[in-house]
Amino acid sequence: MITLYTASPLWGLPSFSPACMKLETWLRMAKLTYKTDTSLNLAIAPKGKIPFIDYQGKLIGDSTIIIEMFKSEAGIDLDAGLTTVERAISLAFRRMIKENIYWGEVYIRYQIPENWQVYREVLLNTLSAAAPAEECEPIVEEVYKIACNQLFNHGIGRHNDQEIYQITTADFQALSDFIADKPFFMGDQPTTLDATAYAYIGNLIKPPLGHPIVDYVLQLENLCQHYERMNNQFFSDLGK
Ligand SMILES: N[C@@H](CCC(=O)N[C@@H](CS)C(=O)NCC(=O)O)C(=O)O
Repeated sequence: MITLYTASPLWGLPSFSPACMKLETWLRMAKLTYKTDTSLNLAIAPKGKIPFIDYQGKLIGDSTIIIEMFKSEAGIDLDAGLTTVERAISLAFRRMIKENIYWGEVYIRYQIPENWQVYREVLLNTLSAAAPAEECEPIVEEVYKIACNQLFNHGIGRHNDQEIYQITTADFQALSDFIADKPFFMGDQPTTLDATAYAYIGNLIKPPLGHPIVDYVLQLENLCQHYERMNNQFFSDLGK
């Protein structure tokens, strides 16, 4: 049995961490059985981040590395039906989502003061399930400092709000233009790109965190419909 170390379901999402939600979706798409651990114990995380898994007694970190591991060790490849060119397109979009859109989402959570007040409470509530309340405040302050440093070091944190809007909405617009009227990004069947897009679209449009980027994506109907389609297909049991 696989143990998936993840952030808990919240706001109607399987996880309030987009990377965790991507991996959990992929596990379901691959019909792999797993249980979850939502204690957020980063001390044992191989890469110091979630998600990670316990698989056959070994801890493995990073959603992409884990998916590649299942491909090479268990022959599970959700992208097997794609041509070489389609695989290249899928990889480019997945990298765009994980290495660029993700930071726009971190910016919205941490650097918009009213959003940070909401998200801070989420982190405090989550941590207080496993640690005494007085220990949680300093941990959350540390998480905040780390996130702000990451934003600056990635580069997006050096831009102003208008520039981050321009960068992030252009990425979502590209996703919208590419999926067009297809049910899934690469055609009729869901692939790894759908797991990735579902997680990062959901973690933008579902949390009660406001920003013009969220408003922009909410009016991209095909992306919102894709979110609902994936939700219905893979997480219809959520909240039941
Ligand atoms: N490339 C990693 C990214 C994971 C990631 O960014 N995880 C975030 C939560 S969504 C995290 O653990 N952040 C804590 C930190 O950076 O210290 C993956 O896909 O697994």
